[in-house]
Amino acid sequence: MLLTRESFCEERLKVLCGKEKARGGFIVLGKGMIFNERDQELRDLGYQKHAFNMLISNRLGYHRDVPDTRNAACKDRSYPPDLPVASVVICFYNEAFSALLRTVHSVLDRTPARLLHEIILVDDDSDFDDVKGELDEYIQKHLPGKIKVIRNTKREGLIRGRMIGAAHATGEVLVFLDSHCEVNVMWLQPLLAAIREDRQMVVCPVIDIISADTLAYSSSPVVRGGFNWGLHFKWDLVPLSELGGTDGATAPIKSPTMAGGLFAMNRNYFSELGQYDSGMDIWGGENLEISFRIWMCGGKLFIIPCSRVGHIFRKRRPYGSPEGQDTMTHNSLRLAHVWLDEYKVRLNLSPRRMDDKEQYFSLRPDLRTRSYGNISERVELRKKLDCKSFKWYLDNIYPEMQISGPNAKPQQPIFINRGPKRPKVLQRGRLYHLQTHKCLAAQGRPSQKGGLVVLKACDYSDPNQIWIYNEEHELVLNNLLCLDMSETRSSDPPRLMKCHGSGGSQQWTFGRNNRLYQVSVGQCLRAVDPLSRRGFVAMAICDGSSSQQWHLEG
Ligand code: UD2
Ligand code: MN
Repeated sequence: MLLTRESFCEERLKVLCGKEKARGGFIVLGKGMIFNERDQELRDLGYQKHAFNMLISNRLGYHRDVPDTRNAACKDRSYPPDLPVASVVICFYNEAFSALLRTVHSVLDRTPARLLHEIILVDDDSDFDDVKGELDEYIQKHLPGKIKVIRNTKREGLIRGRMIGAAHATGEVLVFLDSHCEVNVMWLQPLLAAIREDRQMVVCPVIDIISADTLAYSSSPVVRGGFNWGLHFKWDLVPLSELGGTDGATAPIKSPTMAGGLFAMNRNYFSELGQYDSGMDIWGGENLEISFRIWMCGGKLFIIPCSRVGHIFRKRRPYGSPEGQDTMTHNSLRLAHVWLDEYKVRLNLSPRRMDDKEQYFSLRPDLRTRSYGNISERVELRKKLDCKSFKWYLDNIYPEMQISGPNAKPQQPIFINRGPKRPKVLQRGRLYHLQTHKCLAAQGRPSQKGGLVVLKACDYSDPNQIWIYNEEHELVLNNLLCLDMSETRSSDPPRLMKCHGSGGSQQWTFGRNNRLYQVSVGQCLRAVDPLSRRGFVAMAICDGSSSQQWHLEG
């Protein structure tokens, strides 16, 4: 019996696709179900091209509700009627059509028309047909009026791309977004209100997490931006001294740096402050550069907890640079030479003799001789704006940096999701395969990362056949590793990996017909050849057959 779309939809209402509350977010658990080879191709192609689940993104369509993740106190706030108007600038390169349009529609659906001056889409010379031809057609047909599309005739990268977008903008405030975002309720008003109070305020929303595997939207904790001496952005907990204020959870939070993609700033101030360094290419580093420049040259950078915007966080970047250059390093070098003063390079310094003023090049000795282009205009700009020293910045804006030391690791917001608490255990027992009467176990050592799982004779005394099923929908073997699926190749068999706590590839649900469904792959676990002694298992289209029937025995 093949599962039809109808029976799937029926099921949707019950368990699989039902909105399930989990840690302040909603998980759409069954949206990725694979019905045929076309679905599977679309899913796998999506991962290759975009590094997220395009099948689910397409099925979600261009409009959807997202959970209101704001602190309850934000809901009572009101904002002045005379807020400045915004130009939203979205730069994109080979973006998935559905993700781009959901970004645009979420802005249109959740922004009062009087505050939205325009949306400017900058196509950074994409290669994919849909975001080229079909986009214009769609906009002409469905969105006449407020949307401008600008096409770069060559790939510029997101930094010059945003500058091009800003040059076409005419609203009082610029708001930058990535091309795979969904804005939340009342997202814009708190940002505009802060800029209305002080035109030198640059403000960021809290960036909520949209899972790359399931597209589930969930709340992020309020964290702020930092960086390490490798010049990588990282998230930091907000020190108690910076929390609170007169209005507690809703007050703006001073942030030493920004993540980069999502922020709002007075348009003229953006120009006065020197926009971006146009010598920076494609991706990376511009976020720290503008953060240092804001603080050192008289501005302020804050996160506004009552403004929330979801962003698809991917595990890899799906595109390279035109000539394969490492643009992050190129861009970081430029910023180090303009802004880091004595805290940057001193040639020939061995890492062992490192002192805290020479960490950047000490950590990356290969960089001492690398060229980074002409930076004289940016050095001029720093003089013209009469900016303070990097020491001042560290002492006053990021004193924690001196303590955290040179080896602080970069951190993705996705990993702070789990928090210190272990997820609650829902069930514990053997994973029994009904057809073969065997149990699912590690092929080799259960503690070996990347190891396969196979069907073995059930051994009731063996702890290595004991699985925990928890509230995060993870299956954890012998309290050690999680059952995990490769994100790009759904034809690979599941394996045991460290539990990452961010759902997707490690989320499993038990459905009807005793099936065991993998949420990001959209398929069911089955015995490959029930008669074989080797006991291999793999994923397959859910068909209710006996090779796909499992029971978690407590
Ligand atoms: C983060 C930022 C991103 C940027 C980057 C550092 C967030 C949520 N995202 O990386 O905005 O600051 O750090 O540079 O803070 N794009 C182009 N042309 C290109 C490459 C990218 O237009 O050549 C677009 C891309 O389609 C996307 C945006 O630029 O809309 C950011 O790129 P990303 O999403 O790959 O960057 P991300 O989120 O990993
Ligand atoms: Mn992004």
